[in-house]
Amino acid sequence: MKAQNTKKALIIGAAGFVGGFLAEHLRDDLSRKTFLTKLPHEKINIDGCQVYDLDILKQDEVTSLLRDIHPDEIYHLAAQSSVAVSWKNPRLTSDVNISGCLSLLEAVRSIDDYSPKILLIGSGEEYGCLPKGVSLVSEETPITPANPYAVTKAAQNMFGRLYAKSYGMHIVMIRAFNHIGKGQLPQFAAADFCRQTAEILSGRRENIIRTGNLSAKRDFTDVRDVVRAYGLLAEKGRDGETYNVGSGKSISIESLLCEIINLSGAEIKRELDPQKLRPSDIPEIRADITKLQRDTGWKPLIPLSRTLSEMLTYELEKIREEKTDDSKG
Ligand code: A2R
Repeated sequence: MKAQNTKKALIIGAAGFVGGFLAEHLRDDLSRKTFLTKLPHEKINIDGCQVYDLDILKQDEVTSLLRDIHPDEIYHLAAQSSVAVSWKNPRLTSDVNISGCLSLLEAVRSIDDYSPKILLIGSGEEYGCLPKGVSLVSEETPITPANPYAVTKAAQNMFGRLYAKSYGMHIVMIRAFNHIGKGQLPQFAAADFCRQTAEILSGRRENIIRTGNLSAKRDFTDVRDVVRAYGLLAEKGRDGETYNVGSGKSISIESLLCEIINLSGAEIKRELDPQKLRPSDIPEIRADITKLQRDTGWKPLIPLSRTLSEMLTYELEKIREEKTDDSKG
């Protein structure tokens, strides 16, 4: 039984990769009464959470939902989050990521005597091209976004800061570095490698993993640690401030791949697939998480090896289920 003064949390864009993990964390660990939104065509089913359809671009609908629920905390996850899609469709990316964020901020502003905590989820991609020799980035490091997605997230961050300073709104901006876990789409390297490895182990493909640039070094964190940081930042993050969320360490994509191949126990070769190369790959980036740790006490708890092992098992199970479905006809 929940106490009368239980906080209400709303996750906008909850049907994506992070949304389910965040919903479970808010519901179970923080005892929040949790409300979720999804697009009409999406599916989401998390016990104990009420689900609504919402297109973030429809400000009137955002306003009326906020009036109905009156959440104390709003986690804004809704986004066009693919860098590749952002090159192909920068206008859609800009609409969803910038205008969508403005729909939310303006909807909140339009409601009298309403001042929820708002978390705007941005990305480590905002930092973009770093000066030679720089790989560790703090929130003070100048940003040079290097793709349309990163530009839109930088704009969201600036609007968040502006609205917090100008209107006294309780907005915290986050720059999340690479987060990984079960159910991630294969457009991300770790999920892609786990999927390919699972296909090899299931006899669905030859013993070769196709890769992009393996030398790039990135900062990986388990998505469950990431959503724990979001919960802490909703409670303790300072208004108008930006927080990096990452492990603070970088590892090469090559090491990530080796770890997955080792976990598989199989002899697997790799082959460069030019289609997986990105035009402006940044050699190394990792998050300075001093500010996050100082203000919240957060630290990552789940080792990368455990995350990768669970991701591989998840992909193997998915293939097993696909086979069962196929055999049922
Ligand atoms: O594009 P879809 O069909 O996958 O739907 C995404 C949804 N979304 C929207 N929601 C409401 N109104 C819209 N106009 C709209 N357009 C897209 O937001 C998807 O279900 C969700 C975002 O989830 P993901 O793309 O899986 O992102 P993820 O990995 O959960 O990252 C959460 C946040 C995003 O803001 C990222 O840019 C950031 O963390 O790194």
